[in-house]
Amino acid sequence: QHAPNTAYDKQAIVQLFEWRWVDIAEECERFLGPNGFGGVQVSPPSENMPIDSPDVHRPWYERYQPVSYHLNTRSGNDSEFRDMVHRCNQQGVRIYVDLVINHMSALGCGYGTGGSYFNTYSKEYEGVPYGAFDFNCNDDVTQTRCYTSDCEVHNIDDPFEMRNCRLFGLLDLKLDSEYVRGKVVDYINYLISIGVAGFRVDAVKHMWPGDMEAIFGRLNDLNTAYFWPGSRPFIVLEVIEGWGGSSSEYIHLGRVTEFEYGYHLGAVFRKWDGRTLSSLKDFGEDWGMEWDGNALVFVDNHDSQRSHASVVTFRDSRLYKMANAFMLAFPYGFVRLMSSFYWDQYWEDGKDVNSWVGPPSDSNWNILPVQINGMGTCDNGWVCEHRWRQIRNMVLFRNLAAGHGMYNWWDNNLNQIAFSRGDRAFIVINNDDGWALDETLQTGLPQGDYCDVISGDVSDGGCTGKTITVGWDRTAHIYIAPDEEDPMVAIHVASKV
Ligand code: LAG
Ligand code: CA
Repeated sequence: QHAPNTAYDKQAIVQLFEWRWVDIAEECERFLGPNGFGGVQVSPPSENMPIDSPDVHRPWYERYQPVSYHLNTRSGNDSEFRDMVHRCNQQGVRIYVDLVINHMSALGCGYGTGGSYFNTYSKEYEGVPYGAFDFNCNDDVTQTRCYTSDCEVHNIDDPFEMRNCRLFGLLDLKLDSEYVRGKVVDYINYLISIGVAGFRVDAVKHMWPGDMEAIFGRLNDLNTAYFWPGSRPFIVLEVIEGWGGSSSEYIHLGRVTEFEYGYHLGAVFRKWDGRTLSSLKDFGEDWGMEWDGNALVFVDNHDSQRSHASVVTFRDSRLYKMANAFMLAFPYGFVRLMSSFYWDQYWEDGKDVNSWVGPPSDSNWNILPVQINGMGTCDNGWVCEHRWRQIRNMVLFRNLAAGHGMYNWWDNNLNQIAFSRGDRAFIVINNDDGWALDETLQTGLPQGDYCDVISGDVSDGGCTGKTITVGWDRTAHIYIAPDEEDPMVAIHVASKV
């Protein structure tokens, strides 16, 4: 459950946050397959509570408030979801589902995005169905598992409260009940039967490891129309370290989201507190992070891009491209890229009061299609970081470098670094402000002319960017001015011209 089940051992996936299924299917065919992307993490496909109050209209976070397991959301319906999974698999691009199984919605009643009736005051969700006894905090004292007066988690250091009480007022499911487990397992096995490759599991610290073991142990093997017989679903557990609970309790079940990775990387590229790129030489386990094979790494995700000051995002585009290039070049963890929608921030008392804003939508709150413009980037409010050349081309770099360790590390003790991945690929980054990088460096690569895939692309055997000449002794002279748009150079065995 730690192996991502990618086709051809591809090394990176992308979170297409809030995209419609029809757009993802197209993206697999026209972009992700051809560019070596291993898969897509999709937003939760389970029917959710539509949130529309005077202040908050259809926020992205309503997707984290399920009301049934029918595949019917603003991203699309069941048949669109199935079509997407099939078409992406045909391109060798896997689909990973964001699983919300810790809880259902917060207080409210009405109809979900798929038309299922729910009433949280009586704790009924007809689309599943769930009723009052299926939840942890219950008026009936013989049934309850949570003893706080308002059913909320207050003391995060108390594992019982953390797992049995409500997070943000979301009705907490009794995952030790045979009935609830059955409903959850049926939902997941249905997704597996469609052909998904794995899951990102939401709110893991709010669930007991034993309940998750029982649930994951009942999952079917992946669909043999697309996967080898006996393949087990890839599991990524959303664990934010240091906030009531630890990833060590869950690591046997799958990989964990290594949030520290993006926090540190952002701080290093921002040069906070005198930090320098040269310190990244031993990035990974030596920094107190998970073992390589247990880590899912990312520069930002939909939560950290809204909440964490050191994290770099599309708004810091120059640093963002550098941090992503480093992540994709560096041999640690399984990589997830982020692909966002744009929203206008509005800062009050150091907080963005618009952080709830949902995906681009029309006047009826239907999510807008992702439009691709003539430059191959996105319009209609979609940022599509994954399509930025500097990030897109580094995906192939990582695929080609897989299995080859880091060699030929060089740094200037400050913010200029270079390293190769065996004899397959080589990268140089200059994040120093005042001065150029002007060095002859060991690339590890065989003699020849190589196209720098940061400044351009290989096209018709030529190069639209810089050409780097590697000599008989495998060294190359590299010059990177400090004020370059992208102060980096990356070459690999498939960029030889
Ligand atoms: C996650 N990971 O473990 C998600 O990545 C994170 O985005 C989810 O919270 C969280 N777990 C629960 O699934 C998101 C928003 C919250 C939002 C919640 C439920 O970050 O802000 O809560 O989804 O939609 C919102 C309000 C709360 C309110 C609650 C219920 O912010 O103030 O109490 O809704 O109305
Ligand atoms: Ca729980």
